[in-house]
Amino acid sequence: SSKSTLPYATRAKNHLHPVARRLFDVAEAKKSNVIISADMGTTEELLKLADQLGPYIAVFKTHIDLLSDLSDSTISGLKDLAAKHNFMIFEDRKFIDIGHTVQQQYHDGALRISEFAHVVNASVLAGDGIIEALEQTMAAPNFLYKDERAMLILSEMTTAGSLATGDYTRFCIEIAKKHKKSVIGFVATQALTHFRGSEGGEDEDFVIFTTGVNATTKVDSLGQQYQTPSSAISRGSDFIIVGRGIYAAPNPVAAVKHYQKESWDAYLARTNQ
Ligand code: S5P
Repeated sequence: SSKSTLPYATRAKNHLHPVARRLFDVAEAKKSNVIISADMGTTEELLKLADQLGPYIAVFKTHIDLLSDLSDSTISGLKDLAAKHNFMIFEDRKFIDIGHTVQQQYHDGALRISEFAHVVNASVLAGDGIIEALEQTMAAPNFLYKDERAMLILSEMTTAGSLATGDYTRFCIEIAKKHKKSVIGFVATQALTHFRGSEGGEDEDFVIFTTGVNATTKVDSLGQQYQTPSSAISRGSDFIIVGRGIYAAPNPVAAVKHYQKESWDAYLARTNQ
């Protein structure tokens, strides 16, 4: 989990997990380390945003349960646009229940997350059984998307007063180290190198996805706290996640291009390119 000074291309070559390799390949091919947090309420808005912003993003993040009209065409539309624009999909479901329940929530169920999401995230409040449960589903012999699915551990949160700090975050790192077959990294505000002992062997390369990113705003009215794209990347984030900063801007395409340039430039600086 060290703050990586290696280019995405090198990390793509070396990573043990095919999903992480693909993430880095997409970033390099599109010169983008931006993830749009597409917190839309209807399929039409969601797919329109995916088509408009698709060329400029590496990953499209969904909260699929926000959609009032989720249907087959939502899922197939998303998959088509992911192929058209070469982006990956991250369902921000934040699994947190017992193993048996999360397997059902992940695979099948109303939301059909395993069908469309290359990446999902989980909280380890209940211990590492949740990771083992999801890993079991991802690795099942009859699972259709084997080697195309992975997860991140939600190891910090951006809200004021978050309890996901210190020993909790350290515990997340320990669990990730034990589950490299399915865990490729963290949702965190920074690289997690300040945790002593978090530096792994040469084969260890956790990917950091960072939420709470906004170029112009510091907070919202409900406890959200922001840092800028260049702050996030210079502190070790590999992919910035931006919601309202892009989709609520007067011109979302102009906004995504701005975030893409700022965070790509920060990445080039961090990796001395
Ligand atoms: O700590 C976190 C973790 C997440 S995944 N803080 C967050 O804000 N998120 C998610 O990122 C949140 O659920 C929302 O979808 C997005 C932030 O949206 P924004 O509009 O504030 O950029």
